[in-house]
Amino acid sequence: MPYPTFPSDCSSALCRHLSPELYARLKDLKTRYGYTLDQLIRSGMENPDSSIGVYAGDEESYRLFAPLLDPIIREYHGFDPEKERHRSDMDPAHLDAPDPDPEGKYVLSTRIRVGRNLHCFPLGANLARRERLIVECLVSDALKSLGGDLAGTYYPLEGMDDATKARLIEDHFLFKEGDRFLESAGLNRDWPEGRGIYHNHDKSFLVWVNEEDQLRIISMEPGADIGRVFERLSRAVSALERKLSFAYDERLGYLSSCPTNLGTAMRASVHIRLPKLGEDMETFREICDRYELQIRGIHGEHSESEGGIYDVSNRRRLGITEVEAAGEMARGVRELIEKEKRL
Ligand code: ADP
Ligand code: DAR
Repeated sequence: MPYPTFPSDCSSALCRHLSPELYARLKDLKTRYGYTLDQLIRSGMENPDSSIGVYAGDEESYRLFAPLLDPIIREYHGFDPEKERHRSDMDPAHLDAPDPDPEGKYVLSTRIRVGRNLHCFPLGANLARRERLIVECLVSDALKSLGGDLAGTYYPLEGMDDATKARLIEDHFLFKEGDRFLESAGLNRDWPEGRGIYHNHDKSFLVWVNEEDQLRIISMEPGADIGRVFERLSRAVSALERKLSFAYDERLGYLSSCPTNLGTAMRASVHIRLPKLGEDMETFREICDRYELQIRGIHGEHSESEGGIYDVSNRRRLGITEVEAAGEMARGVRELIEKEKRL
């Protein structure tokens, strides 16, 4: 493929960090699992409005294509892969995340998720059809072993009726379908085969299988009890780690398809009603920037907010531990609520 041409208004990390020289240097390389630079950058090439624009295809991608990926990682996470090493800490006893909304007036619900991928398998963008089915089999078997409040059922997407699917998505439990960024990266191949959702009786614990990552392990509940949501997630991840081996790198932490989800691969979010701040987005964004918070819409990434309700979560996932990320989110949310009260 000749050196790609980007539209003049392209602002993705890919178009800012790829150069003709770097492309010439990396274009003929291939990982042991057969992943190439053209595959790595395809999503950003086909979607010039990408924020990042690259998806790794296996653990080796992060080493072989480091001359392109390291600057993207450094810029997004403020973490230097060449000098720093990620630290993980999911011990709930270390969490300092006071309930930001004790009166229950602003936070509708709290959700904390981590992404995980199986060691020895390619990442989703490079999974063959049979490998994806084997991943689904290994993960659903491991989920069957969960007991207590984590006990539940795995529901393959194949065969799920459209009404059930639509209701789970509308209720914020199931992943959306047809994301064009994932499509371009090859993450939607053979859809819906090998994909599914596990959840316990009250949907406070869920696992997405073979969406963007091979697992999205999710703890969520109404209200703002970040500590209880975190503790449930920590217990679930420990239980699954006894059954599954996850792709982990000494420098980059847990490995994921998208470089934004490295390290903790954690997104700790609240659905929060902030109608007054919503009318002063400059102030809203200024507070979020100070606490490294990201604003998403009511249905997550690439969606809009509705009724003054926003999805506010930690932006950094690498070079920060899980307890630090959740604590950072809690403190930022508390300041947003204080500001909303003053408005
Ligand atoms: P991810 O969190 O895995 O990166 P998305 O941003 O697309 O993916 O969000 C996935 C789903 O989780 C969406 O339906 C979104 O509305 C829902 N969600 C995110 N945060 C919360 C929350 N605090 N409470 C309830 N649902 C949430
Ligand atoms: N949409 C892609 C990925 C951005 C981060 N979100 C993920 N990984 N879901 C982009 O480059 O904009």
